[in-house]
Amino acid sequence: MNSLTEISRNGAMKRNLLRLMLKAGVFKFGEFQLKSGQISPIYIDLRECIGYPKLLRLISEALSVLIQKSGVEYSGVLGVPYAALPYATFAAGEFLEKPLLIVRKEAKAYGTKKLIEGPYQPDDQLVIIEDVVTTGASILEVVGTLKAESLVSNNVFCILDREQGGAYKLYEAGVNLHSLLDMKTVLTFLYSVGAITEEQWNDIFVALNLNFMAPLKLSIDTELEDLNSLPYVDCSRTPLNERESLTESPLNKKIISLMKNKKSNLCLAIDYTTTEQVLQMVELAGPFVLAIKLHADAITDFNEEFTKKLVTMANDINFIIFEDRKFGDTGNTNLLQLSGAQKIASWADVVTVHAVQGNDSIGGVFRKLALDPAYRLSGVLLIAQLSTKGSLTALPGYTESAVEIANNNRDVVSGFIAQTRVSACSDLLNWTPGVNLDAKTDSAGQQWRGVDQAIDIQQNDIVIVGRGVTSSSEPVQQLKRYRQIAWDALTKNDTSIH
Ligand code: BMP
Repeated sequence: MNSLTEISRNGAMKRNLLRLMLKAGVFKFGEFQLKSGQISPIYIDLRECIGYPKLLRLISEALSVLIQKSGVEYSGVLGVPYAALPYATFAAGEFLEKPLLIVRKEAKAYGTKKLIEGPYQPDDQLVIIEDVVTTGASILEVVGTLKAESLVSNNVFCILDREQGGAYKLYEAGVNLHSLLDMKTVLTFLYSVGAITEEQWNDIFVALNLNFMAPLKLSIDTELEDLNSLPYVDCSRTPLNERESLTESPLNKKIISLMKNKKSNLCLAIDYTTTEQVLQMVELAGPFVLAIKLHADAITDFNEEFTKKLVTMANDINFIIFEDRKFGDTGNTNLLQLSGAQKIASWADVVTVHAVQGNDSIGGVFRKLALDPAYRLSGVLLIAQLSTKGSLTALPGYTESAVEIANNNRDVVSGFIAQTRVSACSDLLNWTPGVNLDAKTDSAGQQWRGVDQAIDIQQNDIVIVGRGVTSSSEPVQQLKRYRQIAWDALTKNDTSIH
C-alpha cells in the first residue's frame, strides 16, 4: 500500500506534512535553473518550513518517529547546520529526549577550537538529522568529521531524499539513509491533489532525471488526516484465539471466551434511572451482548436486591457486569468507594478508572480487591481517551501515560476505554464508547461514529453502544444490528474464528 493512502498515523502524518508544505509555499512552480543546468518546473524550498510553527513541530515529530521505529541505538542526535538544526533541536529536546550535538562547518579559531559541540565520548553512536539529501556528499563530510573524533554515525534521517543518487552513495560508505519523503511520494501527492498536471509531472521527471513512472492519482481521504483519530500503534489485530491464550488476566480470558461463544463484541450502556427499567433492558439485551455497562449512581432506587438479580442474570445469560464509575481519587478513597454504600466490588466484574490519579493509587488498591476471590471485581479498564469534544485526555502525553500505567499493572488492568487502539499489547482489550450508527452528536458534547470507523480504522475490540439501542423503539432489532456489524468488523480477517 502506498504510504499516502495508509490508514495509520504514519500515513496521516505524511499527508499532513505534504498539505502543510503545500500551503507554506515549499513547492514553487515556474522555471528554475538547477545546478545541472537543466530547467525544472518545480523548486522545493524546505527552508520555508521553519516559518510555520505547526509544520516545524510536525516535521520534528515525524523525524523522531522515524528514528524510534528504525530501532537504531544511539546516545545523541546530531543536527547538520544550518538547515537541519531547528528540527534536530526540536526532535532531540521535545520528542526523543536525547542530547543534541552540532558539527561546525569550520573550527573556531579561539577557545576550545572544537568542531563538534555537545556532550560525547569516543565510540558514541549518533543519529544524524538532515533536511534534504541530494548527492549525499555533505553528509559524508560530516560522517568523516565525526569519525575523526571516534564517533559512529551510520544512520541519517532526512525530510526529503531528492533521489539524485544520495542514498546509494551513502550506502556504499556504510551509512543508511532513512527519509520521510522521497520525490515520487511528493509528486504523487501533488498530482493527486491537482497541484501539478500530467505534463508538469512528465517535465519534472525529465528535468530531475528520475526513474520514470506513470502519473499516479491516489484518492487521498481528508477525513483521515486527524492524527488523534488514528490508532496510536501500527499493528494488525492478533487472532482472538491467540489473544485468549496470550492473556494472563482471568478476566480477559473470560471476556474473550464469551466473545467467541456469543459471537459478540458489543457492550450495552444502559443509562436508565430506575432498577425496573434497567432489569427489563438487561433481560432483552443479555443474549446479544458481551457486557452490560451501568452507571449505578444514576439509578435513583439502587438497592441490594437489584444487584442480586443482576448477578444472577449475568451468571445465567453469561455477560460481564461493567460499572462505569470512573474512579479518580486517592487510593484510600477509591477503596472506600468500592466497598461503600453500593458495594461495587461485590457485584461488578470490571470498573473504569481514570489514569489521572497515577500509578500507585491504581495498582495498589484495585489489585487488592481484584485478586481477592471474596469480591466479584476482577479487573479495571483505564480511561486512556474520552469521546467528548475537547476532552483533556487529548493533551500531549496523557494517553501514553495511561498506557504506561497499564503496562506496569498488567495483572489488574484488563484494557482501555479509548477512541482508538492505544497499545500494541494484544492481551489488553480496547473498549470504545461513542458509537452510534444513526447519529453524530448529542447536545452535550458526545461524539459518535460508526462501527467501521471504530473497529476497522481505529482498531478497537469492543464497542460500547448506549442510546443507539436504549433510545430506540425497537431495541432488540438494534441489538441484533449492532452485534452483527461489530462482530463482522472484528472477525473479518480473523482466521482463528472462521
Ligand atoms: P451513548 O452511546 O448513549 O452516548 O452512551 C455511551 C456511554 O459510554 C455512556 O454511558 C457514557 O457515560 C460512556 N462513555 C462515553 O460515552 N465516552 C467516554 O469516553 C467514556 C464513557 O464511559
